[in-house]
Order: sequence, then C-alpha cells, then structure tokens
Amino acid sequence: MAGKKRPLVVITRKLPDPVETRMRELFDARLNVEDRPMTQPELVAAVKEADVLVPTITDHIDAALIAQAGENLKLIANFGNGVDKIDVAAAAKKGITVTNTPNVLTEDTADMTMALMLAVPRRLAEGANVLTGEKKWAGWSPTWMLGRRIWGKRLGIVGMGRIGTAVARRAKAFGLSIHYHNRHRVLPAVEDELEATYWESLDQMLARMDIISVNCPSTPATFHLLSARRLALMQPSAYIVNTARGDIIDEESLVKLIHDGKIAGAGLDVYEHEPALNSKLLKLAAKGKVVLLPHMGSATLEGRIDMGEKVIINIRAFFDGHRPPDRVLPLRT
Ligand code: 8YV
Repeated sequence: MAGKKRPLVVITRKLPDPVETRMRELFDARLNVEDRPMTQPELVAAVKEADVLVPTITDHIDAALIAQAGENLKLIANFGNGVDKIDVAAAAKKGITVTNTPNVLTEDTADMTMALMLAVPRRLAEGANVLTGEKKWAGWSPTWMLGRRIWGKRLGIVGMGRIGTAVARRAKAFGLSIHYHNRHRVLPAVEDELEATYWESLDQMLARMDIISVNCPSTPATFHLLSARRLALMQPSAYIVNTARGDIIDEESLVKLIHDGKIAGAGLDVYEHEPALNSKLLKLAAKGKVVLLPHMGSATLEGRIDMGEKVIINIRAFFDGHRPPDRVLPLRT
C-alpha cells in the first residue's frame, strides 16, 4: 500500500490498544474511543464515506444499510467470526467483499464452552454464591451441594466445525464420549482421534445424550434448530450449553422445559435477543438451574488482539489487490 492513498477505515467499536495503534499507522482510521455503539444514522454516514467498515456483533449490517453505501465502500472486515449480523448476499450484489476473523478465537471459545459444561452440572456459580452471599457458610456436609458427574457421560456436539472439534478434544480429555451431528461427517482421521460417533439424525442424538453443546453458526437454516419439539426429545437429566448464537435455540421453550424439570439445566453465553435477557432465565439462574454469561466466549486479550490483527491482514491484502484470506461467501440457498 506504500505511496497509495490510505484507505478510510471506520471502526464501529473500541478495539484493543495495540490494534488501534497499528490501524492508525496503516490506514486513515476512524476509531471509536468512547466505545459507544454506533446509532443507525452514524452507521449510514459511515457506509456512505468509508472505504472499509469494521463492524462487530453489535452492528446490524442489513440490506437496507448496504443499499445506502457510497461507491467507496468495497470491504466489510468483520471483527468477529460469526457474520449473522451482516447481509453477505446483499454486500456481494453491491460488489462489497466481506471478511471475518476465524481460527484465532477457536480455542478460547472452546475453553469457555468447557467451563460452562463443568459449571452447570457441578453447580459452580451456586457454590461461589454461597460464600459471597448474605448467609454465613455453615461448613461442609456429606450430601450438600451435590452436582452431577460429567466424566464418563455422553456429549453431543451440534456443529462439528473448528470450535466444535476443539470442544470435542477438551471433552475427550475430561472423559466424555464424543458424539456429533453435522451437515457432513468430519474426516475419518478426526473421528478416529476423537473416537467420535456421527449421528445423521439430530433427533436421535438429542434423545440419547447427557450433555448437548451447540457450536454451529447462526444461519437461516439453523434458526431454532433446537426447536420446542427437538428440545423435548432431551432426557430430563441432560444439560445444554450454547456458546454459538442464541437464535439457534428456541429460548422460550428451553426456559419452560427447564422450569418443568424436563431438562436438567443450561449453560448459556449467547441469547436469542441479546443483550435483552429473558427474565425467566434470570429466575432460573437464581435457582442455580442455569449459568448465564454475557457473550464472553472469545473474551481474552490475546484473542481480541489476534482478531484485530486478522482484520488488518484482510484489509491490507484487499488493498494490495489480493483476495483476503478470510473472505466470506454468501450462503448457497
Ligand atoms: C466476538 C463472536 O467477540 O466471533 C464471534 O462470532 O461471537 C465473538 O467472538 C463478537 O462476534 C465480536 O463481534
């Protein structure tokens, strides 16, 4: 890009300092130092003048916004793996390339998935709250605060992509048997390594697992994939964990089934209408039936810096006339 006009890059949220410093060095970077989410008029103004937009999960980059983009906007370089908030097809129709930041958050998100898979059956949040709550802890007792064992149990992974596979590796080390449902079988070598059982039928897998982990992307095809009918197939002693996207699960039905004792509990990092939380979920959390986290699956300093560096690599490759490494293609319908 040496000697060429530096692209006008509008970043919609505050990014880690080292990333912002690098962006300022390389681009005509418009930073969001206050980290206040952009309003719709501000997003419209941004797409009208920018060469590159760097949005995050808190921005809705829909067809209506893309239609208002100026002729300069040639790249939407998402700070995030999931592009469910970007209308990639509308961008493509307008000749706008979309990129994301895969791989660099895989292990961190898998770690958080494992943390939730342990936290709910082993009542981690409840135990921690006992010691910080009003009531004084009366001390150990043989039958108190008993949770459920996870080693030796059956884990069913919905979506065996990068993050699903990383979850499987961790869960295998924790002594769980690995089962999965996916659009395609993974490579035989990966199935062998994980001693993983493939379930073509999601229904049949849901009915036989002790723990379900949701690790597929949010797309029109996976909206409410875990529907009321499917959730009802789970065993009353089973748990579900979601670090993918909230709208993959019919949240209202999940809340009802846990409330009625038809599902044992849930560990959630994402929500159907986040950041708005279903008040019934909060009530279940107070009873220790669910552990709720505020979308922090990939929230490590290292991970977010790596995500920023990937955004920079995608922008530089694009303006050097190369195909960016993390280009996202519209879904085949
Ligand atoms: C991101 C995520 O932090 O990457 C994703 O898809 O959900 C999170 O890791 C978030 O999307 C930032 O835009």
